[in-house]
Formats: sequence, C-alpha cells, structure tokens
Amino acid sequence: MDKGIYNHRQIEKRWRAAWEERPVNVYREDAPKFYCLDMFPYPSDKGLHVGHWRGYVLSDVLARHKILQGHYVLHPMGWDAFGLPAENYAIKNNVHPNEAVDLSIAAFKRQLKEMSAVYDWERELSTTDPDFYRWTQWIFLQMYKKGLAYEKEMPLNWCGDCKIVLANEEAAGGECERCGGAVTKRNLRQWMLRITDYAERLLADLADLDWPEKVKKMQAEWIGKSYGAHIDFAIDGHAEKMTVFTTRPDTLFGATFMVLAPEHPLVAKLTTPENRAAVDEYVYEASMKSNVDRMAKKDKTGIFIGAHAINPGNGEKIQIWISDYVLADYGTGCIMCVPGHDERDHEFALKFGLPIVQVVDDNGVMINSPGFDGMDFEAGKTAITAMLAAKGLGEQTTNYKLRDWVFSRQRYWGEPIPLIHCEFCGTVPVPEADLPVILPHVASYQPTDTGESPLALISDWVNVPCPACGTDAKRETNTMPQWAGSSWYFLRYADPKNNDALISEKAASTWLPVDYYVGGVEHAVLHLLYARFYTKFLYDIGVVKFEEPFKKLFNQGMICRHGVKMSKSKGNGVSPDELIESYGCDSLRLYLLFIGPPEQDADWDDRGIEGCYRFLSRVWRLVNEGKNAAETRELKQIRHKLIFDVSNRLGQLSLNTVISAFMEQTNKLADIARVGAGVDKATLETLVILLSPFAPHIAEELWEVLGHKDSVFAQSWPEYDPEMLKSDSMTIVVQINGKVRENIHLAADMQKEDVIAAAKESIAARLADSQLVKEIYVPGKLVNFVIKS
Ligand code: ANZ
Ligand code: ZN
Repeated sequence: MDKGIYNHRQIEKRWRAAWEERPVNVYREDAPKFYCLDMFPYPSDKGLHVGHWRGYVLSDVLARHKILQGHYVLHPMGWDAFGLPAENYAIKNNVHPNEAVDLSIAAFKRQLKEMSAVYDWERELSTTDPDFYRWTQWIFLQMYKKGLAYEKEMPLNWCGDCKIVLANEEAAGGECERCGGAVTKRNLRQWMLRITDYAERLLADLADLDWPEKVKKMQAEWIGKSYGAHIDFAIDGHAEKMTVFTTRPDTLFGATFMVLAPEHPLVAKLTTPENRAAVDEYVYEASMKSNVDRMAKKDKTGIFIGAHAINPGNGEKIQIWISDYVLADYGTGCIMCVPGHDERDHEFALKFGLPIVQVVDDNGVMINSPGFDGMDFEAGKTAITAMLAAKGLGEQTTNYKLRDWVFSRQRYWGEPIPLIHCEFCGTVPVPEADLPVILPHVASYQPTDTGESPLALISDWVNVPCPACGTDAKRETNTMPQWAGSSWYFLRYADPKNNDALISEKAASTWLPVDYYVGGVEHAVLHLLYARFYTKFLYDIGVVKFEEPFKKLFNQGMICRHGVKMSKSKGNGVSPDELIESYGCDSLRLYLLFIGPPEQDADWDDRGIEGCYRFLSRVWRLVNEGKNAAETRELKQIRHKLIFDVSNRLGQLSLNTVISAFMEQTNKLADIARVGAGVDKATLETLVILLSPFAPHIAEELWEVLGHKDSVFAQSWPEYDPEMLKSDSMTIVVQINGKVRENIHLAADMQKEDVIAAAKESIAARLADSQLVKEIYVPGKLVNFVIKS
C-alpha cells in the first residue's frame, strides 16, 4: 500500500475482515463487565439513514472506550420486528410480513456491519422469533395469574369506511390515516394490564435513576400524581350521591354548579324527562370524540340535565350539567365547578350564565367561606377536608393520570395472547409447557371488518380443546402490542439461548441491570415506562433481583436537514452508503460526533464530513512520517494534554469537543513535524490509542504502522500525568503606575523575588531616575511598579 495517501477503502475492508476473525471484545471471566445497550430498531424497508447512526456510533464509542479500560462489554443488537410498521408495509406491497421483515433485517444488518460497531451478533434476537416470544407470552401468563391482566370493554378508534380498528397513531386528528375518513369510537372487549398498581413505585423510584432530568420529569408528569380530596355531594330528591375529585377543596364554597362526564353512569338516572332527548344526543356526540379533542381549548358545550346537587359547605342547591370537558376515566368522572378559580369552569359559567363566586382573594386568603375566612388557602385545603371528613362527607386522596394499559390489538402481526376461552371454565391460560403459541402463517393478514383480529378467521388454529376440561374451546385471537417485546428484550440478550428460563440467575447477576442505555427521546414515556413496569413485575415474581432496568440513560438528539427531522417517511434521509464509499466509515463516525453536542438536535451539512476526512488524512501522514523523532518536553506536554482533554470530555459525553481536542493537538503536532525533527513514537502511539474508539479502522492500521502486531484494542486507555498539564511558561504584564509597559515570558515555577527582578530589568530604562514607592505582584499575572517621578 502507498503509505503516502490515506486509502480508507482498503483499510476499512481489511480491518472489518480481521475483526470478524479475531473480535476485539473478548470475553474473560475475570474482566469487569459493562452492558452498553442501544434501543433496538424496528426493521423497515428503507434501511438506516445517518440519523439512526448517531446513537449507534455514540454507544460504540462508549463500548470501545470500556474495552480499552479492561472491561468485557456486552453490546448486543436485535430487532423489534412485530407491529404496525412491518404489517402496514406488507399490506401495501403485498408481501407477507414474515418475508418483509427478513428482507429488512438483512439490509439493516449489512449497514450496521459497515459501521463496525462491536456488536455481539451471537446474541442477536428478534421479537418475532418463537424462541423469543415464548417468553413474551410467558410473562403475560404470569401477569394474568397475578391478576394484572384483565378484560374490559374499551372504546377503540374505528374507521367506518375501512371497517377496521385503528391504533391511536393511525387515527391522529380524528382522521383515518389510510382513507382520510372520519374516525369514530367503538366499544370492544380488550385485554388490559394493571400498570396503575405500580404507579407509586414507578414514580418514587425515578429519584435514584441517573437519567436526563427532562425524561424523569416527563415520566413523572405521565404518571401524574395529584393530591386532593374526594367530596360527596348529595343529590336533591335522589338517594345517590355524587363524589368528585378535587385538588382544591379550599374552594368548596365557590362551587356553584356540577358537571358529569357524558358517559357517567348517573347521567341516565338523574336526567329529567324533558331534558332526555337533548342529553341523549349530546352523549352520543361526545362518544365519537377522542380525549385529546375533548381536552383541547375550544368553545365549551354542555347541557343541564334537570337535577340539582347540594353543596356540603353552604347547603346551596346547584345545577348539574354534562359536558365533554370532563373525562369519564379521570378522578371520579364528575367535578364540582368553581368558576371563580378554575379557567375551564369560568368559561363554562360565562357561556351558560351560571353564578361566579370568588372564595380566595388575590393574596391567597380565603373569603366568602363562613368559618374559614381569613385562612391561607393552603391551610384551607386541609381544614375543609377535615371538616368534611368529620361529617363523613369527604377524605384526603391522591389521584394518578396514569391509566391501565390497553394491551390487545386486533391485528395479525403480533404475539398471540396465550389464553383459551372455554364455555365451562371461562378464560384458561395455555399451559406453560405448550408455549409458545405460534403465530400461524396465513395468506390473509389484512385487518377484518368485524373488529376482530384476522386470526379469528383461521378456524383450525382458533378451535382447540380446553386445557382444563377438554371440551371444544377457542383461542384468544387478539395479539399483543409492539411494546410487549421491547418491554423486556434487554434481559434476554444476557441469556439469548436459554431454553429453560427467560434468563438464568447467573446471567442476570452477571450482566444486568443495563449500565448504559442509548436511544431517542421519543421513547421517554411509553417504552421506558413499560420496561420499568415489566422489570418491577419480574422482580416481584423473583425472576430478577433488581427493580430498575437501566442505570444510566442517554438520549441523543436528532439529525435534521434544513431544520426538518431526518426521517424515512419524509424522504429527506441521507444514506450512509455513499458516504462510506467516498469518505469511509471512520470519517462518517467522526462527523456524526463532531456535528454538535450529542444531546442536542443538529443540522446535517453535506460537506461537513470533508473536514473529518482531512483530519484523518493529517493523522495518517503524521504517523507515517514522524515516528522516529526524539521525545521533547513540548511533545510530552501535548501528549498529556490530549489524554486529559479526550478522557475528561468523553467522561462528560461531550463528544464533539473530544473531536475538536484531537484536531487542535494534531495541528500542533503537524506544525512541529513540519519545522522540526518530527514526532516521537510514544506520542504517536498515544494519539492512535485515544483515537481508536472513534475511528477504529484507521487506528488499527496505524497501530500496525507503528510496528505492533497485536490489536490497538488490546492496549490500555492511557493515563495523563497532572504535572505535564501545567504550562511551563507564564506571561507577566509589567506596569508602571497601572499602565502596561511590557510583557515578559518567564518560567512558570519562578519565585516572587525573581519575577520582580526580571520585571524590573525589562523596564530598567524607564525606571531610571525615579523613586520606587511600591512593588505589587499578582502571581502569574502582573507586576506593577508604583513610582514617584
Ligand atoms: C375544583 C377546582 C377548583 C379544581 C379550582 C381546580 C381548580 P389535576 O391537577 O389534573 O389532577 N377534574 C377532576 N376530575 C376531572 C375530570 N374527570 N375531567 C376534567 N377535569 C377534572 O386536576 C384536578 C382538577 O381537575 C380537579 O380539581 C377538578 O377541578 C378537575 F380552582 O376541582 B378541581
Ligand atoms: Zn373448559
């Protein structure tokens, strides 16, 4: 090879092949372990773009750095291959999802291999593999047995034109994503998971996680704990009472009307005959809207149902209305309305001419509340709740926004839910020995117009004997959501081929929890919350011994193009393929790190990679030309400064500034090489080792150029000598009466007396004939001579 030019194609091809044969991440029983995990992708037809690479490069740098620090790193990769993206692609292109997924996985894998991340392909897994989803089904069964999975009628998105159930993401804005038709609601039997049982633990345990604060806040808000009270309102002329949830019991005396959610069971009972027709129509219309639409700021609507409640504070009779801004599934599904202090209630009262009473003044002091006037409103919350509790009309309570998880899908491409419905025994779990319940291969996987999964049409799959009594029974035909596999896949990588258990105790204690998890912030709530829920459940049933799956989380920013997020669907994705061909994988890796602070979004510059390519070419020349020079103090200092900067900035994950440190110090070395005798071998070796996690191929090649036969990744991460970081010269400003007269350069370790002497000497001519009054020395910075002339 011509050593004069940096031939990235030849170098990268060579080392990719070499690493296949001799992996650099070698398992050693005694090595400390590190689990560095990427969020696994869902394979789709378009392949990866450079935006996906950003996170993968980042985690690979962390993994390789750990290898150089003597760790064995678990760095696996797999496929989140069940779910809508694959199914919809298959339907559109008329290929079976099975084949579509296989093709995509092959394409993704080729690209990931070209990135040369140190993935352990022996541990590759796919959520669609029966050996994997056997355990996805097993976990569901354990939840079912613990009472955490239950059936419920739930309103689902329904497109009347396509006649299919739509996922929320296919029904955004109330329009069917396929045909643009109106989406309505349809009640269907669903399997639910009781994640709300874990709400308090999911909230409390956030405190100990080394996660971005932003993500912890999003989870806390999603769980949405509110402190408040339940208050009972008697209903005029009825035995029933209305229990409301409020966060402001202090405003009780300002409650001038009540609103029930249209779906509330009391609506039918309380509505008077003359209001019935209008109420029924309103209830029907509300049922067609999504919660998001109902919560949106818009003109308030509602109907008086003819009944009255009694305010337990002042005994006043107040009207009961229905309105869609009150949600059926939050709190108790009905509210006391305080138009003097709640914005939505205020709007409603104005529109319908209902009374508005202020009960807390601008200073937070209670008014118009006999018995409580003059009290601070925070104290009033407790006092009013206590007053009601004493009468048996209320109690303090907390409330969560988190809802139970709708866990079934009426689709083909998912894990079958392992249950059997028997006329005599009810719902019967599939015996664990019969798992997995294999997803049958079918020709027609389109959603059906009955709202059932296409599996319902495969009669020889559906009809089975009941495992309990042996009579004819039917399989559950709903499948699991895409989240099911991703909620626990990180456990399986530690023990991917275990046939007897989801994970062995030994594998779990060796590898888990995950040390570092890298992925996009779009997973801040759903995936990351579900994974935490599953882990806590598996802890509760003794499968694992830890309650939190991911010790540290990093969210990389997105790569945008002209300010728009790079994405497959928008068609503005830049493929890594041509860039690798023209500039090489190493240059692309560097550019993706150099593009900006990794946690922030960054705008892609088509020519940005050229700078990184030039930098690597400079390193190439430097090492090839300069290896025999003698070590000087200056070279040694550059070397230690580089170790310090790279280690320190890498520790803070400031990877863009790591790359600038490389560029800066390499420029200094190149200058020295140009004018002097060149750069010494120790400095070049250090440069190459430090560079290896970032640009692994060129580093291996240069390590060989420097005369080594082993891999650069078999070396240790260099340590810096703090002594070498001190600069050895200082610049002293010399002043006379505060005016700068001179700058002098002195040895950094010079003592005060010597500095003053040198300063005096530098301006000796100016000092002649004047009377020196005072000498002021600011160490390392300046000497000021105060004189009388
Ligand atoms: C009286 C009141 C007075 C309220 C006031 C607020 C301010 P968070 O913090 O979100 O928990 N609310 C209760 N259930 C509701 C439902 N199903 N749909 C819509 N709104 C509901 O909010 C709790 C507050 O939201 C409750 O406190 C209730 O209004 C309303 F100055 O009661 B409040
Ligand atoms: Zn039975």
